[in-house]
Amino acid sequence: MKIVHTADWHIGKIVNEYSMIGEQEYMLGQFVEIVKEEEPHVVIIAGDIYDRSIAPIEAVELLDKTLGRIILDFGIPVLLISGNHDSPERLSFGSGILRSKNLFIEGNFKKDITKIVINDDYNKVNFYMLPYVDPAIVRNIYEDGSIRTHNQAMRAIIDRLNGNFDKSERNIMITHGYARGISELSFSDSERPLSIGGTDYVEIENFQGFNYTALGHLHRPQYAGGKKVYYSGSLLKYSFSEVDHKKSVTVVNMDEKGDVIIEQKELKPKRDMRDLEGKLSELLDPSTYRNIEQEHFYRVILTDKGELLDPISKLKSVYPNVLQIMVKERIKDARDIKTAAGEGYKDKTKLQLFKEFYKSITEDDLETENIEVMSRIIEGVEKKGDDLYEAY
Ligand SMILES: [Mn+2]
Repeated sequence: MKIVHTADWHIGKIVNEYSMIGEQEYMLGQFVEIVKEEEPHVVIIAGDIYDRSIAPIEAVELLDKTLGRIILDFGIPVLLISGNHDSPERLSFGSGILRSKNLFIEGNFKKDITKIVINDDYNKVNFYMLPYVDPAIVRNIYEDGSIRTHNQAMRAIIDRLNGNFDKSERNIMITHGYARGISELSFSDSERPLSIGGTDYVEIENFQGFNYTALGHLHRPQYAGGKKVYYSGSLLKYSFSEVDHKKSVTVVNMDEKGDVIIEQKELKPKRDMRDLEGKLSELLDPSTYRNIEQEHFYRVILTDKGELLDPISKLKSVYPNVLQIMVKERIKDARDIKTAAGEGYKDKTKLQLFKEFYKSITEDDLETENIEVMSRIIEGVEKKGDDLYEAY
């Protein structure tokens, strides 16, 4: 069985006010070519198809065109699930009808996980489609008040599935979220947190019964511990924390026994996301920029001291796709400023930061009741963030 595994397309994403749709179209064109060449039995897209719950028109059109090529032109089935950025209901539109055309969409979490069976030359392979789901939804659907965390939800889901699971067959899990094993995961700024209390991990032991687990959510391609649980990574770099990433598509070859070999096929963007550092005058000097590919997306780190007059316009006249500028001196200054958040504030959750802030002002700990209120507010803002951005 040959599988092409991808995830986190985030179609329609805007990075620093720049729409990535043109880049996404270019990249998905490359993706389609890889699928054509590889001729897999199936393509898996493990969530975050769109970047927001209400996807822009161009995003819907691009997905339609891409899936049409794979399913109608090449006759390859596609299995796709929703991620935390997708609207489960909107993504599910027509899913019952589309199944007959080999497009399997799982938007909403269901009490019994949908199993899709696909045959290869040896035998059948079972694909379990588990879209991203909040623990509260699992708690309600399973009527189990003890489910509070993502890991508890996953354990309950797997326990229920085990009653209907044949270990002698080959089984693949498709899901979206943080899976934690022994190895350290690599995070990016473009991944939206799943919860605010730090209880968003699922342990990879949950997946040990599967021959392969196709994950979405983390944007760097990586193993989540073990050799059978893998993040294919995002389609493109979506933040400057990803400048050193190499984006790829995962090709999974599974043998008769269910053992897998994973290969990465690199995706090369039209315009890359890169850092550029130097003094403004140097960067604007032809002897510098003649040797630099000017069309890429740059975060410019200026090393000048003192004030600069409208550096962004000057830089854009040479590097048209500058997305961000920073001044190195000020970055250093900012690090020296002592905030209430103290050391390592970047690793703290928003709730932790708020608790520390509250304590620094009132000298009291935040009460449980208020923690809950604050949690709801942060969660609401995280989820509605894109829509708010739209509205304002
Ligand atoms: Mn995600």
